[in-house]
Amino acid sequence: MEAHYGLSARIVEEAGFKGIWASGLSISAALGVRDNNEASWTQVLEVVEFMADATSVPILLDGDTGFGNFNNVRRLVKKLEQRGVAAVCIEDKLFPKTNSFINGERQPLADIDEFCGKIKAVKDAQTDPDFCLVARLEGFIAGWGMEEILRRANSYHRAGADALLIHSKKSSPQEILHFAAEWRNRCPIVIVPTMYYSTPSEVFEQAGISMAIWANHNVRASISAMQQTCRTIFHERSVRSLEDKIAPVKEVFRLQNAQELISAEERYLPRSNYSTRAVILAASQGDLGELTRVRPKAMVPINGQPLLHKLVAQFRAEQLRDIVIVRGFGADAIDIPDVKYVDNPAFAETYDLYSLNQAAESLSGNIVISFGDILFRRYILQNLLAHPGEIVLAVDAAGKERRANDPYRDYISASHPYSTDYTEEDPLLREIGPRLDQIHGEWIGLLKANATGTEKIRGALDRLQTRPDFKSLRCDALLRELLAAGETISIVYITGHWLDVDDLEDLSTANAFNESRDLDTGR
Ligand code: SPV
Ligand code: MG
Repeated sequence: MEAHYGLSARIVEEAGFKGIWASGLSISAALGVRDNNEASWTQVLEVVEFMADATSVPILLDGDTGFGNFNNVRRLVKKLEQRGVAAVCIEDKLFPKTNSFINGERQPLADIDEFCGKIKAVKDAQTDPDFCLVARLEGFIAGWGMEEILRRANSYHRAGADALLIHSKKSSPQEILHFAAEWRNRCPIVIVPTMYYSTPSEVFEQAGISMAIWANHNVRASISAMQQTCRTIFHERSVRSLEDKIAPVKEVFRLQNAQELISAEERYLPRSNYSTRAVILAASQGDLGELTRVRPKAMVPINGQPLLHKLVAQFRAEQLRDIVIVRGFGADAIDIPDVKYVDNPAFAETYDLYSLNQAAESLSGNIVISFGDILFRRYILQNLLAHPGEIVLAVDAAGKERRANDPYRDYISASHPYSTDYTEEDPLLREIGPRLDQIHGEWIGLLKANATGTEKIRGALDRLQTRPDFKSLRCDALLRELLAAGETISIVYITGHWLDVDDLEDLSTANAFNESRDLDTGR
């Protein structure tokens, strides 16, 4: 089946054809020039290279008369082999050629010996034993009789042609059937039933013909489709009546295999955070006296700006654009533009895991989950985002005051304590909770997960939801559930440089904290 550039070649293969005819007529027509070698051989080569890249079935290139003499055609073969083109067809006419259906009888045939020399040059030039040469007989087109054509067929066959293409411009297949009968399959016969198209293919099969080339039907089909489309849009000044008759843009992407690039980008491009969503848990009222009487603690001003505004700005600074905030107490007081809100109506009798579950629909792909009452220096989020782990926690290893038995502290123990020995393996979470025998640090309430990690988090949430005490669970229970399921949770150690706001003392520390400056202002 004919194709004339990469897209058409892919369509041919998808339809099920076992091979592709890279038609000289169609390629030149698609390029807007005549089938008279107006497109140079390297321009044709370029097109056929795109076709080969887009497909896996064999391509037979219409090599016209070989674009010159034996020397030009053997260079062509070398270049075709390099591009994975399976075969070339050369015809016994003179360069520059003219299409067989334009004044065929005026077209002189090549000298037999000269043409046989070209055939030999092709066979000597090929390095792939499977590369095929089809020698095309233009005798009937030029008005010669069977005797001359058989003489040429024999010579071309003896010179090494793998197959013969016998061409005819008659509306009946008589000539080619006659030739097939005379030839008796000394080598395979190829035909181009453009003019005798009404003959059923069974007739060709019965005559022992090996291959029929539908030589120009894709370029002709696209001409009709493009003409119709252009006329409609021009006259109607709209695409409304057309839209459902043409391939959707999505189909273009599919044929280009756009999906493959998306997956490759995931693998090879430096991780971009555009596709990472932040889920901020800001439902709790907090206990900062008058400051949290009507507004949640996430909205308490720090240096004149609500904490949550600063937190959102920190995420935006790392290109996280998709931000989901779970609100609860004082929801109306949270007024950040261009974020998505999810509400936890049961905020008064639930904890942060219940809030996270309200945002379950947002838990897909790369995510960062953050408590709504924390601030941290910029590098902490950057390091977390750059970590390749599935689920990664930011853990403060600094030796700060540890309040024993504080039920809201997320102490952790890890596979390794904090160390400045960077040759050590990455530390992994072993345990998390308020009471641990061995404490290596404290989770700051910032977690990141890639798509796989996020799926695991959702799975753990689903399991925990069935527990009767789900409403009283905090995020540490989620992490314990993941550990119990055997999942790996990585740790990025930090030493200070963050804060959370639990009480008024925290608040005064917070007022001295500058998340963007290089200060050591841990709690
Ligand atoms: C082509 O498709 O370019 C051919 C076949 O050579 S024909 O147009 O019939 O000559
Ligand atoms: Mg041609």
